[in-house]
Amino acid sequence: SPPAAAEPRHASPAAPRRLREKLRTAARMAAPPAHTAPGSRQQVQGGERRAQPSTGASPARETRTPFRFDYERFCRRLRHPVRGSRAGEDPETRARRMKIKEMMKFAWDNYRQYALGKNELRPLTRNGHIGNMFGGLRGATVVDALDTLYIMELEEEFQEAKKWVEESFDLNVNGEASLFEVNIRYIGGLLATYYLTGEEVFKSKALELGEKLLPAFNTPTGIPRGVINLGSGMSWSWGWASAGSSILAEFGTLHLEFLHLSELSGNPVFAEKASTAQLPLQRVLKRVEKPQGLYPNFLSPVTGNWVQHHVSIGGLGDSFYEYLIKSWLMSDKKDSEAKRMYDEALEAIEKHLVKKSAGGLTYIAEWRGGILDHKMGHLACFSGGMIALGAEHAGEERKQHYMELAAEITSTCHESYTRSDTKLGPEAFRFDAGTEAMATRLSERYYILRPEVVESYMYMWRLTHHPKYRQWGWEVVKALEKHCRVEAGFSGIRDVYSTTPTHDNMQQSFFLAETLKYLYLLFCEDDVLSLEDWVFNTEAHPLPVNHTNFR
Ligand code: DMJ
Repeated sequence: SPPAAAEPRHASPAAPRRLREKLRTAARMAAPPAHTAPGSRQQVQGGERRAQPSTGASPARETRTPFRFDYERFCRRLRHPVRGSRAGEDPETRARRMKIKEMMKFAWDNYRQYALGKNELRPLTRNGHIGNMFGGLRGATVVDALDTLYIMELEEEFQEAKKWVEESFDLNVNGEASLFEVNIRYIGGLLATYYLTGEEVFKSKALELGEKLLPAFNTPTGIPRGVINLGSGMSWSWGWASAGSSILAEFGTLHLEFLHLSELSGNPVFAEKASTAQLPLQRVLKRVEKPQGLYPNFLSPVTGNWVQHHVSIGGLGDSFYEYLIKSWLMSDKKDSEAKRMYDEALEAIEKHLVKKSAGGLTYIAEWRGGILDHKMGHLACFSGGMIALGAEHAGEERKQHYMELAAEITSTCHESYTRSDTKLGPEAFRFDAGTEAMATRLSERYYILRPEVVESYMYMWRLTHHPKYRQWGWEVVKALEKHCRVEAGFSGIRDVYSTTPTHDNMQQSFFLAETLKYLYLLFCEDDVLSLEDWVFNTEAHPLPVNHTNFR
């Protein structure tokens, strides 16, 4: 696809009330922002202290202090210590948690030894993999692992990772990156580690990288394209995305991180570009007709119309829904527009996509122009946790209903694991031709260390405390040890139905960011990264709930 050349049309005269309030606050605290994005306003919009045209020496202007996020004050507002208080746990739970910590250390040590500075470890050949998702950025595993190392109190390993970020993490690269992947892994990982530790290096790297992503939003609708050259700022749609479209799960999975970039920099440009509840996403998604209330996965960033009617709560759609409910939670339940969109979307999903198999398993099908595909991807298994999280905050009568739905979906995903020989789940499983919760195609039998099933176990545990979720998580730990642990790290496997599966020679960075973190949290007390204080981005990087507008 050709590079996007259009000018942004959304340079925002009419920010909604909540944003205006935030900008006013930012303006009171800031002047001018320490980080100013290319092409953005040179100072905080709507503030009381606008910069005057230069008329010579202006004492007021000279004495202003640059915006500085008050980390100490932020910490005082947290309701729980980030690593918890460790009260009241039994020895078995502790031993299991320690085992998962050992797995993390093993995964990290091997990455550090054989692949430090590359994006992922190849554990069989003992070398690094770079790939082409991150536009020349390196160290995806370092940045993805940082907050997990910190939470697990792997102090020495955390210091190794931090040192690499300080000394070797180069942002002056010139390659084509996935906007979504750079955002969820790098920006998410850096922001989370800053909030957990207060170490300035993580904040400044996040802001610097965030600015490099802004040109992707320069489209006629403001909906970003999927690929951006981090050097030139040119952006493209994915070659495989129909008719130059942008992907729902990609453009809908930016605003949690971008809101925090604005919080930390005092520069509203990030929030304006990416917030669901504000411009321009909300405008486009509100206007466009949604078939049966569903959101298709492909949207034109030029016209704002759907390009294809494929709906999925798994790949291509998934984290769009996740970020609606989390947007509301992260705003301390103030972003009611995001909540409304989530509630309506979930209602449509339940009405049109949720089905029960002959054997009584609840699953979420995919939808292709009105025709159901009775398939559920591993990616879609995050939805048990998401629905439970949303249920907590639904009205009393809906709460029980959604908790049951969440439990049923999580149980179906557990079935996809127990029905395999390795006790790990396939990339996709189906409910047709007498098959239930198993892959029917050779190409769908692999497992690449994905987190979504244990992610749902973690939420279900926290929200119900039913012991089966810890039991199910422990089964996964044992299966990972048996089938994925190799001499120099953890590897994905090519066939979950083979008792002697071959390895794919790849230790994905999300294994350290998500799979091991969610497993660890499953065996922690609830006050470790408490859901009262944190929402997890879609790569499991914790971002703080805005309890007080950070004032
Ligand atoms: C992760 O990068 C994120 O969870 C993303 O939202 C979906 N896919 C992978 C893990 O499977």
